[in-house]
Amino acid sequence: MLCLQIPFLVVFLYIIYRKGFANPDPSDADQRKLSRVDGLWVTFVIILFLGINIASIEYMPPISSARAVSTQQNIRDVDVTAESWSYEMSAREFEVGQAVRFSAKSADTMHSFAIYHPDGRMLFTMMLMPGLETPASIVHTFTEPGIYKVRCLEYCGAAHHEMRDEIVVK
Ligand SMILES: [Cu+2]
Repeated sequence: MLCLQIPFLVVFLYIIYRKGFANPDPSDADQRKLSRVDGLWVTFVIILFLGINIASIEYMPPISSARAVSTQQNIRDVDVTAESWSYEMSAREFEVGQAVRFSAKSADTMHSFAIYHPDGRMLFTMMLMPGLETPASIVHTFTEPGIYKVRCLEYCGAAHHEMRDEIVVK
């Protein structure tokens, strides 16, 4: 995703470079000076953009999942099947500190499996496409006890808003 930004960056830098030679009429502003200020500004934005993205990479669910798989000794497996408009889960009670691998699939149409922290923050969501052989999976380690809400975030029909569940972390 970061690399996809590169063509836009090249175009911006070219525009800034070209401004240094543009005919300023009717303004008498120093175009080269403006071009330098623009260059500094774009450099600042690039550093900020890269810094925030790189610093947040390990919080991305696929990355934190991969890390958990490589570092955790025992991961508890939970199978989830989404079907209009409910979830079938092989477990609904978990323990703080225990890594849990949610492997989810859909039995009929497009659904998702999102878990919300008791304070309302969404921890992760997985899109569940019907007909896939491999379930979508994510490893999550709960750090606080409480009742966590489960929601479907893909519109899946008339009772989509009723498609919710709960899990308990002790
Ligand atoms: Cu839905």
